[in-house]
Amino acid sequence: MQETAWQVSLVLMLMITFGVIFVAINSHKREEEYGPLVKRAYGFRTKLFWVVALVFLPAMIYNLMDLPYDVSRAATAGGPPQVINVTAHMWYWEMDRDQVDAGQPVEVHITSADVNHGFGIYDKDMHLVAQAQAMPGYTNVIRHTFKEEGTYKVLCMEYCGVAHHNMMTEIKVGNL
Ligand SMILES: [Cu+2]
Repeated sequence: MQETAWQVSLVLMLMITFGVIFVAINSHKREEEYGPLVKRAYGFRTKLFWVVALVFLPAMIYNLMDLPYDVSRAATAGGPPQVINVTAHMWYWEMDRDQVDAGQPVEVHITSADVNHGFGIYDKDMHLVAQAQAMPGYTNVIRHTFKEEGTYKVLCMEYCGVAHHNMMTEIKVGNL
């Protein structure tokens, strides 16, 4: 049995060896045959590289322009921030002011008196402008400069009980 296994192995090893030698001997011929094809493939690859580079590089730079989020720049640009202190309750928002000027930085200091809530600011088209979690024992800060005047809606973004959907208020931006 062992003898047979050895003979079979020997035959297989010899076949592989001849196979390798055959490929090695014929490899230069293949190169000639495939030459034009390889050239075309390389040409296509180069074109593809430039298309990808030209499309994605500007997109990547554009996307990274806001990074790193420079807190100090946001806080100092355009003068001292207008601070809004917010305390979330089940189920209402307590804010010490609800009017700010456009074009001036705003700092919203957010905490909660009971459970976790989510403080989300929406523009007139109900697009989310900025958000932070309202947590008991912590104060989270949103730094944002409103570019457009108008009335912004504040909605709770984290389910906090039966009247969660009623947790709405407004921030008026501009000289209203
Ligand atoms: Cu809620």
